[in-house]
Amino acid sequence: MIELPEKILLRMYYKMNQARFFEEKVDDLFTKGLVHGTTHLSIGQEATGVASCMALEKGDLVSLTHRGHSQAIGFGLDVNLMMAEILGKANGYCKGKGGSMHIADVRNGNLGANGVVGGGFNLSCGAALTQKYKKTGKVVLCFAGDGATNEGSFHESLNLASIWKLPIVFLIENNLYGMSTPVAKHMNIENISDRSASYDMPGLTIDGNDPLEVYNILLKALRYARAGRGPVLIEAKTYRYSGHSKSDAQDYRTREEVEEWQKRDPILKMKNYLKDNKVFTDKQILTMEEEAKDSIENALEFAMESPEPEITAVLDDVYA
Ligand SMILES: Cc1ncc(C[n+]2csc(CCOP(=O)(O)OP(=O)(O)O)c2C)c(N)n1
Ligand SMILES: [Mg+2]
Repeated sequence: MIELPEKILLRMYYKMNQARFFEEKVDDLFTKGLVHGTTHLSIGQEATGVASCMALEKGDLVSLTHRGHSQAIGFGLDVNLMMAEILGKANGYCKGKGGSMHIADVRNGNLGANGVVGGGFNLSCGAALTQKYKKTGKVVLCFAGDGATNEGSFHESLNLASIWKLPIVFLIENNLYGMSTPVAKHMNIENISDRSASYDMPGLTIDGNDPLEVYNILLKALRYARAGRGPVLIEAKTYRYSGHSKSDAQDYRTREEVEEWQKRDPILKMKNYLKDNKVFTDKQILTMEEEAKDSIENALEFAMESPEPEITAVLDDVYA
């Protein structure tokens, strides 16, 4: 285990809390009818979303999933602009037209969250080919879910990334379900990382609820890809506590199963690590939590006060 500097631990803990509070707030806003369309929460998956991004270097790129809030916050997106986007405001990341599933900031390396399951694989190959061609030394971190690895695009992209030795790390957040279908019913292998063998690339299965493990493994994988050695496939086993989206009766799992995973909560795990190793005092930990919570209250205030898009802008930036 690599010893991490305090600065990184602080950022990691703060952002994981920020992601949790952000999504709890979005959940609340949805209940109040303020979020249009649907939204997919990643509460419980903050380690894979946030700790992975902490291992990135400036200028690296990411491709996010439909369950992308934690990933976006981990990558450093502004929670004010994210909240404005979700509330459909003119100053949101996509001028309020994308919403939760399409938070993009291409200029700064976020290729976007994606409503198309498996849509990020091909985009990531293209972006990684650009990095290789231009010799930028940058890497693409491509997020995807377990279900997405059954899409043709997963296999096409891993094949291309492998033969072209593209600088990509594929990070599969295996939260044990694709909508209501458990992994055991949608594939006949236990570890998705086994699929790397078909494409002659390193493949690893890790504990996706352990932020420090996620960070350390990602650091190594990104170094490998950055050195021009080709792509890496990482499967992080994790769990979402909320339903798939906002219309999910959750008949496919038991309350006990959810509670079992809550005992392995990634934020709680990190908090215990910070306490046990006396990295921060209880007071410092509480301050980080309070500051994270305040940042989300401020984001909500910012979004609520933000202007609605002008009716005349309804057809701007619309391609299809
Ligand atoms: C190409 C495509 N097929 C189907 C859907 C409908 N859909 C949305 S999310 C989802 C499940 C994805 O499961 P997984 O990849 O495991 O991600 P998770 O939702 O668990 O994060 C499906 C089938 C879609 N959005 N796009
Ligand atoms: Mg899944």
